[in-house]
Order: sequence, then C-alpha cells, then structure tokens
Amino acid sequence: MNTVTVSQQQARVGIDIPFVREMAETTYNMWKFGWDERNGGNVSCILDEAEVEQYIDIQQVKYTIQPAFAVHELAGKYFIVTGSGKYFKNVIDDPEANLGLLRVSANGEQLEVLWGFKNGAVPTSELPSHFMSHIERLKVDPKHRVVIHNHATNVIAMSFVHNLDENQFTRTLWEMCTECIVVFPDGIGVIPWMVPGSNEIGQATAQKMRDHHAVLWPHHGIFGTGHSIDEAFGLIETIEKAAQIYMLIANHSIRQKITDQQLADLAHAFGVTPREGILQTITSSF
Ligand code: 2HA
Ligand code: ZN
Repeated sequence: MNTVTVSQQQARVGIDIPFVREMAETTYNMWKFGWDERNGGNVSCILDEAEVEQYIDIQQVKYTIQPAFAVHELAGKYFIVTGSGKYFKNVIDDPEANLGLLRVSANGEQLEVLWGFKNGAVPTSELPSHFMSHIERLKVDPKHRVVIHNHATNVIAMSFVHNLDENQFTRTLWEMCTECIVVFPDGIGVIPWMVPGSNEIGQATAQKMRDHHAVLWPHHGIFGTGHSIDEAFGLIETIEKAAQIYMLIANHSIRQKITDQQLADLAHAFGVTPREGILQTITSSF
C-alpha cells in the first residue's frame, strides 16, 4: 500500500519535474553525508529553456527580485536554485518551498521568479558567489551548468591542519587517492577566510574559478562546479574523500606515497594535463 499521505503529495509539488527531483535528491544526499547541517549549503543549476517550458509556463512571471548586482552576462538564462535559510533535508518533502526557478531578465537587471519560493522564500544568500562563478566558468567552458556549495566535513578539517597554499593543498589531495589527479587535474583554488554572502567573497571565488573547477573556503566549505549536478557533486565527493584520507593518516607514520612520477603517469594514461607548478616532474615515463 502506498503510505504517502494526501498532504505529503500536495507538499511534494514539483517532485515529478526531472530537474526539481534531481535538486531534491542531491540536496538530500548532501545532508545525509553530513555536509549540510541546518541551512548550510546552496546549489544553482542552469537549465535550457526547452527543458523548462515542458513543465513550467515561462510567460508567467510570478514576481521579480532585484539581484545584488546586474548580471548582464547571464541575461535570459534559467536557474533552479536553493532558497535562503532552507534546510537541505527538507527539500525532498516540499521542493516548492525550498527551491525556486528564476530567469535573469533580458536586460540582466531583474530576476524573474517562475516557480517555487513558496511563502515568500528568496534565493540563497550566496547567489552573488554563484552568479559570479557561473559567469567565469562559462567564459572558459560553454558547457558549464552547475555550482554547488557545501560544508564538506573533512575539507573543512583539513583547512585547519594543512597550509593554505593552493598548489600545496592540491598536491596533497592528489597524493591521497589515485583518482584525484584525473578528476581535478586543474587543482583546487583557495581563497583567504572571508565573510560569506558578500559580493567580495563572490569576486574572490569567481577569480579562482577562471583556473579551477573547485574553490576552498577555509574553515567554511567548498564550491564545486561542472556540466551537470552529477559532475559537480562527484568533484566535491572526490575532494572530500581525499581530505578524509588525509585526516585519517595525519599523525601516522607514512611508509609510502604516490610519487610525482606515478602522478605524471596517471595524468598521461588518462589524457589530462596537471596544473603547472604543482608536481616536481611532469614527464611521463611512458
Ligand atoms: O547558509 O552555506 O555559506 C548557507 C551557507 C552560507
Ligand atoms: Zn556555507
């Protein structure tokens, strides 16, 4: 027997829309991993108009919001984003209250809400960082679509005990698991500790996004990007896994390591180019 009550069904308005379901499931998984306590974390995903109009009336603007800054570069683009102050664990039970779908107006100066943000919800407080990151990633990668921010536990832990030089931080992560250099050959960017939610942290993050898919916010969390939610989520998962290994082996005597030669051989075998200046030698032995 189906145990979902009528009120739950009503609350789950939108869950049958594929891009809503994907956001709901992803935010739920991140909460289950312990990366999104309380209202921690935010996600934004660019959608194609053709995809949106299959499910939502794109002529019907519910209301408009003034963004923190004009986003001419994103004019006309559709985004599904998490709501400010919303708990990731709750999205799956009421997507319409915890998510919103918006379009950047044709002149880039308004956000047109088309769906969601029920009961006066507003977009994530980190929207400036998301928008600025989307703008920079799109400049270097037209297929870019997704920005995910969360409070991945071991990444935060590592930011206390490892130095914050981004090349050294990257190198240590690469050394922790064989797959790392293949998943993020461009390394991770690191910004100084800054107050979240501000345009300043958005600018610092976006500047790093020119060269990296992922950016560490020390003592706070991580930003990961990709062509899809799977890719951005998988990137963060991989970084978090490496950080977890680091935290597990810290203060143990290290008997052996993945060498620079092995990292170079991996890069060669998988056809990726490691960011310059991180490995001692990047000559493949093949
Ligand atoms: O509140 O994670 O950085 C959501 C956040 C802020
Ligand atoms: Zn955060």
